[in-house]
Amino acid sequence: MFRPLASRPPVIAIFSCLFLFAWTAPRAAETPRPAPTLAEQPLADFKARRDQLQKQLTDGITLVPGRVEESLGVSEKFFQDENFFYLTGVEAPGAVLLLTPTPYQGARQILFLPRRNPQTERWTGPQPGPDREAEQSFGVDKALPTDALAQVLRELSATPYFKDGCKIHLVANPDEARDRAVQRLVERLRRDLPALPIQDARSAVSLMRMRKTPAEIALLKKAVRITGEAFQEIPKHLAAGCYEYELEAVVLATFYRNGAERPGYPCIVGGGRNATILHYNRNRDQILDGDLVVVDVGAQYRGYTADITRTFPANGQFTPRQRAIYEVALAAQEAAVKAFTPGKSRMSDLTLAARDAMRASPLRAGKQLTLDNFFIHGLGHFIGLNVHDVGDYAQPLPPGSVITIEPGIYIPEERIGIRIEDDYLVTETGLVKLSGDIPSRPEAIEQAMQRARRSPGRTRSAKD
Ligand SMILES: [Mn+2]
Repeated sequence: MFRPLASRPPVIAIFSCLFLFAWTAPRAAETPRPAPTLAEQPLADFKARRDQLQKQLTDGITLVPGRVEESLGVSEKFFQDENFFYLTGVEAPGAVLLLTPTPYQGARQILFLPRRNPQTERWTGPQPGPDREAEQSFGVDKALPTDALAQVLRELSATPYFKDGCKIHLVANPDEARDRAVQRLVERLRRDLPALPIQDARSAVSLMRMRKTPAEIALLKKAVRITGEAFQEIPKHLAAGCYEYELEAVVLATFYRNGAERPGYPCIVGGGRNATILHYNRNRDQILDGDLVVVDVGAQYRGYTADITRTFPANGQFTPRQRAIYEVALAAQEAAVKAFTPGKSRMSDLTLAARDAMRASPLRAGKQLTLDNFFIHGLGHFIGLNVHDVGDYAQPLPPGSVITIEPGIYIPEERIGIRIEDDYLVTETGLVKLSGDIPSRPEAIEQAMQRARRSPGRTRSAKD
């Protein structure tokens, strides 16, 4: 019979500990444990962002309010505030991050989480609570209950550090609160700490968000890949007589089937004249023979959103006029890409190049106007946690930023709306097209339509 381990002579226990150590140490060295991740990003990245922000905002404390869950999931799915997510990776509602230059109980990065509530959790599922486990999984110095925030702020403001010139840096707009939670927080700060001015610190975070980490770039690539899957499905379902919403359904199904959490913005599926309406997203109309169909969609994966547009001929073939104008839009995109000079080009430089290319075309529309007159929106924007991501357009496009280049030509009188939009990573040496696998040459789009038409597995709705 075995003796219980506890009653063994101590010398054997020590010996077996050493033996175990000697046995496991080399194995552990061979297979290092993977670095902890949060929302498919290294935990260390979130910490590095907090450190960086803390280094920049030294003259006071920084508060980052997360979103609250208002309706127990009835009116909408809960999604976290982008800046809060960027700095914490925390997807739970009702949380607040505090960064303090003078430590509170030894902590400089404190995450406030609502106390766990079994009643609410019956409705919306288990949430992390303010405990040691949260400190570890979110990599913060300390996790405290949100109802302790007021007390912590009072204690901090009584320390010698808080003398003249100290501020509260709020990563939210204090004057135009995003929601009730921010409004309540601002009211409380003004009441409890009237001596401390509240300053909007969002721009500091915006500049950080502009440059993506390798993990963020990988997530954007994944969002682009999922969006590409949706574009592969479009030719199988598009035909004269179908409805815009049928294509939207195909896009959404493909997004969800591939693990996207939602479209990063409302899907735009516009046929005919609707193709000339920039943010058309009613998607209710029938698509007619000879129409062009603009499909502008982007999957959101782990918070990061792609933004891609293709224009399809409903019947599988561009008319000569449609194709000629399509070629001009494509040439404008190519001109913008070619004009890019690393470290120098701003978005406005690329816009000029695209406009010049349109103006150089001999084609005319309306009252004999050059086609640049029918390009009525910006050439592109940053993408990231938001489809129109934050960043500074006045400076040269920095390496690590991800942008769209999306020339469009819209001539409502001719029922012609064309937009071609791709996503590009800005690097030290040039632009890398992330959506290059999604065909955009007109002949490639026609071929895809014809291939889909021939394939016996082609799906059409009951109306076929
Ligand atoms: Mn866009």
